[in-house]
Amino acid sequence: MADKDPIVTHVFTADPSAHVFNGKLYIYPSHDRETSIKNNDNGDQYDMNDYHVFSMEEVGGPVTDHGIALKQDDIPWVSKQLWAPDAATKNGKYYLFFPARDKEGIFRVGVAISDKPEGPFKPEPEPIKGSFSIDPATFVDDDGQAYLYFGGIWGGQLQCWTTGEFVQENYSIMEAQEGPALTAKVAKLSEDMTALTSEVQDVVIVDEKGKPLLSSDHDRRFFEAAWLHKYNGKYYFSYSTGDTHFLCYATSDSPLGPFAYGGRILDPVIGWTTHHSIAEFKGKWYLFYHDASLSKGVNHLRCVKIREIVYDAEGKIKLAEAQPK
Ligand code: FUB
Repeated sequence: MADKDPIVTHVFTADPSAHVFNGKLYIYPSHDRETSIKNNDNGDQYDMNDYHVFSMEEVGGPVTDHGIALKQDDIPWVSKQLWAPDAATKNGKYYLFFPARDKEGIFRVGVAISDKPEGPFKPEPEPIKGSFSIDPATFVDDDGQAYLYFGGIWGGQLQCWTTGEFVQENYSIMEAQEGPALTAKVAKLSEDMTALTSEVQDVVIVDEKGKPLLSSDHDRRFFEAAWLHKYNGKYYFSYSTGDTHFLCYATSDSPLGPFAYGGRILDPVIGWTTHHSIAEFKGKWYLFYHDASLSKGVNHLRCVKIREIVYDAEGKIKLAEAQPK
């Protein structure tokens, strides 16, 4: 793999969630596919209907495609759009968390279970009660408590949930025009990883004065692509700013926040969306992300890439100078 080459080229892949399970690096991406649906702000062109899982022994080494791990036809509550997934392990089982539209067209988060990291995964018959919107990301802390982060505005419908109920009329507002920005949500997960066991709360991101980021702060506020990782005892919440196309992060002493804005990780890539994960593998830290270079810029036909990251003495994230070969 040369610097910034796609790691997979035989299928289109996006939204990579990376985890190390049993000493191997696993990537759980969206599986983009060709469609005749026109580009729009709803994201209808992101019309994915299954998931593949990929693994590798080394960054830069051969990538194994484990084939279809879960497909839409096998999930009773889903109508369409299997968007960005994530995975977790607990008590010897593996869990694939995924967003999709239910039969009413409302995005929910589902979970599917396997004995193996590569699946196949058996979906629960209903979405996770109390879940909504898109882009689930899980984090299992050192004490075993698991958390589910989620949310995305515009096509991800987060703006429809400001009252706690789904309000279709709020869809076209897209996001609050003033005041604190809409932000990601977080809740604790049950021991069996299939239910939320706490209230869904805001992932608050504050500025240098300790004030929540404003909705007008498009370069820094949350849009979608939540991710949580821990480094040196600190919790790093990272995300996409959506219409300004940055990957940014914020840090906290608690997985529930509030998180202090920390900076940018990645500048805009080719294509509208940017979405990532961060994981440590064999002593190095990596950013897993996508762009649309493989399709020469088609927004919904993306490819996963990897770049090494480093932390400076203050724990700030930087892209490493030397990138994986
Ligand atoms: O892949 C579909 C959507 O595009 C994801 O859910 C968003 O994060 C964006 O990458």
